Amino acid sequence: MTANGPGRLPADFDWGVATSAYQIEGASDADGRTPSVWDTFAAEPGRIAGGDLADPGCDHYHRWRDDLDLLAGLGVHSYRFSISWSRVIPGGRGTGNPRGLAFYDRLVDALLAAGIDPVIALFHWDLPQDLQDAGGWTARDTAYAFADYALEIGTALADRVSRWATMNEPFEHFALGHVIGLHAPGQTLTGDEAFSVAHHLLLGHGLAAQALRTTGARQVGLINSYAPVRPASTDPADGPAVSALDAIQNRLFTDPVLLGGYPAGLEAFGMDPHGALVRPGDLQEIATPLDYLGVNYYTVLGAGAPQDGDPLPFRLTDPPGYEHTASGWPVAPVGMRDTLQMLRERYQQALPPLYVTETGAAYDDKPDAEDFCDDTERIAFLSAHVAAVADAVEAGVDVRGLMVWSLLDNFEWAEGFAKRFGLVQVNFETAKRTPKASYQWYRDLIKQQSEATS
Ligand code: GBH
Repeated sequence: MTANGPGRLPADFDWGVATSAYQIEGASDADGRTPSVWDTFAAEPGRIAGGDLADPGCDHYHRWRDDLDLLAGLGVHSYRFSISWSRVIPGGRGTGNPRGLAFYDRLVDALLAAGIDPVIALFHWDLPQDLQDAGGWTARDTAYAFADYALEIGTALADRVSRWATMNEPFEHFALGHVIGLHAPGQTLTGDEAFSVAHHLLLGHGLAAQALRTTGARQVGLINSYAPVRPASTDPADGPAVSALDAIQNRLFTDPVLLGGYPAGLEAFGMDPHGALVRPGDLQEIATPLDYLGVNYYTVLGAGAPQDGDPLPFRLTDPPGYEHTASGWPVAPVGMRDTLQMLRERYQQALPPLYVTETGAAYDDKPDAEDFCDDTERIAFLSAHVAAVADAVEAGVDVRGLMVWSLLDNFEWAEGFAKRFGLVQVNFETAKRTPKASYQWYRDLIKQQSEATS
């Protein structure tokens, strides 16, 4: 038996794949959908590599039956997708749009008919533009609008959907979208304004989790991104930089949810968790008990002491000794195990069961036959990361499943279509789908792992 061979994970381990609405759907103005912040952002010159636009892209809105066949062929137990808020509630507030909702309703029924559990994320970064115009996540009202949206979707689908996530990676949306400005809505906020985005995302999460529960939703969770932080050097001056990056990347969106309080160290970012933004009762809403925590893991980060003029209390560095994916991210499977163990050690009894809700890699796939892509690097990446999850499980961490990012090559945010994460290759001229070697590898792995210990 090889290190990542069959039998290291339990037979009921939940194998899946994940996508998100804006990255695959296209059809940006079909059936009453209104723009999201990503439609606005992507239309601004220079924001997206190559000037790529997400529509039509994979055109999943019209080709979802093909994608369902691909999921069924893969043999996944579950499929995570997200809902486009402005498709189901145009403008983000008020009356639902039956035509938008019908799309997800059909998808859920078809997944169930194929024996695949639907896992829904309500928010994967595509805030309705009308809500952005009213202040976006800097406005407390947005958290309440989000809870109303959760109630609407839960009411429509909770009878058939077993697992929910309120949000995907609020940290990345906060940091990339509101501090660094590389993602929509393209803001570069600091201090209290930046903190208001984090706090209102967290409040929205808590309120939405409660709203979902009132609709009978079964498993309710939150999906966060995590990355172990390695010091840039042996210089002790790097220590505070490591702590600062760890506090914001790994704790800001987890401590309030699991422990009911903000982590230490936010002052270094000019953020004050004891100010008036945090109203009495907010932290209780945010700490609504969860059924699971979703873990997205891609890489480790390096941090060194900031240099003069650096706006943040750390400088991102490339940790030495790793190969890199086409995104330039270090390939560090050991960081997967470290992340899962870190969560168990840090949160102990407060930690709910874990699911790895994303791992994957972009590579410069070179189709060697006319269309078939022999993506051996992606197979090696995934295989090593599955083995690292098995290591964590064997060390006693309660991890229930794993999802690969992503089913399809898709719109990789500011990188456009250039960075491909799919198990299935997509030709963005024709929208033709062709399974890669990694698709066949994952199909075989799911089959073997499910049979080996059953
Ligand atoms: C996820 O975000 C998203 O949920 C998904 O939508 C996206 O398509 C997918 O991953 C792939 O990107 O090594 O210093 O350059 C991932 C967030 C932020 C994780 C950047 C890796 C690398 C920082 N990523 N991070 S660095």
